[in-house]
Amino acid sequence: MKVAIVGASGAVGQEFLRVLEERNFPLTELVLFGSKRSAGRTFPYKGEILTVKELSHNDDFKDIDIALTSAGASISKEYSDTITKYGAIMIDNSSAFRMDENIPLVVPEVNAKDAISYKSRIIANPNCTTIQMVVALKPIHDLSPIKRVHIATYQSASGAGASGMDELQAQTEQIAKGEKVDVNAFAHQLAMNVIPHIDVFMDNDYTKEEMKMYHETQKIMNSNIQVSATAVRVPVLRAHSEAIWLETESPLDIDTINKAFDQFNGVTRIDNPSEKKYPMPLDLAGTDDVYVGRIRKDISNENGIALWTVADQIKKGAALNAVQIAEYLIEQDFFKA
Ligand code: 11C
Repeated sequence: MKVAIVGASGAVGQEFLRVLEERNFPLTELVLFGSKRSAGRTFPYKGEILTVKELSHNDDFKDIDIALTSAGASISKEYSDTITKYGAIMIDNSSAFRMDENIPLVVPEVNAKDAISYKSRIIANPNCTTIQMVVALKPIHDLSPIKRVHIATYQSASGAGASGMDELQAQTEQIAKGEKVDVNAFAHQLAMNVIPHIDVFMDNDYTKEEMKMYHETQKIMNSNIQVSATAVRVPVLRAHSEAIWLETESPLDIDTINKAFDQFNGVTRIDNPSEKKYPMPLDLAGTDDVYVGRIRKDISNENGIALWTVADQIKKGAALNAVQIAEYLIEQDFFKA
């Protein structure tokens, strides 16, 4: 496999490098691409030093089998033909193609088998908050279809990339020193605060981030499941959390749900409140799974379940999910077709 990373210097691009190395991904060559500004930067991969090439419309993707792209929606749209024209499969972390009906939107544990076909030249990676939620919903949905989900997210600074993490760290230091706080990456100061505003506001008064959760969840789960989200930025460096309330068609007991979680690949249950054990972003940043806890019957609804999830936004919410899609394609002998 010859693999390219587009957007190699960004937070997700850097995570692609780490995840490919960590999982010993079967590649023979790795090529890094970036903007004019990033071109020439060097990054290590398995003891080798790789230099970022400037992304252009040249024939650089001629020998590439898989391109992992995370350079924003406009770059993905502009370069998708250049990347795929010689047969490379583009696994795209941006929002550019997610809702295109001809392009699969994939979380491997949830829908790879149903969504991906040999015709797919572009495969979209969902938004991080959607990935984490659908992994937690799927084992329950398989027991009894989920009709409705209410969700409040607690999204870390990493969702805004390296600049978001840098700003939270800088603000924390500025506050400790009694200095004026600089605000650029978020709508307001994030340190010592929470901000109920991620991405732009839409005509229906939800934000784009919240509407991504609505539309993407329906597409991935192939269901008209109703999702009402409030997306909130919190002063956490890395790993998003979500409080989820869901309603199933028939009532489910907690033991059955716990068993389903324990058997589901990609979910780890941490749920022992009497010992103060539940998922927390501080403990779980850098890990692979979606962690679930605080699983309980919703006292306001016979068919309702409440739970809490945590997952690393840059890993399972972005780079790892894309690499798992690539692994799925290899497992299915997709490249021999
Ligand atoms: C955030 N979820 O936490 C966003 C970042 O559509 O891929 C990812 C946006 C996207 O700010």
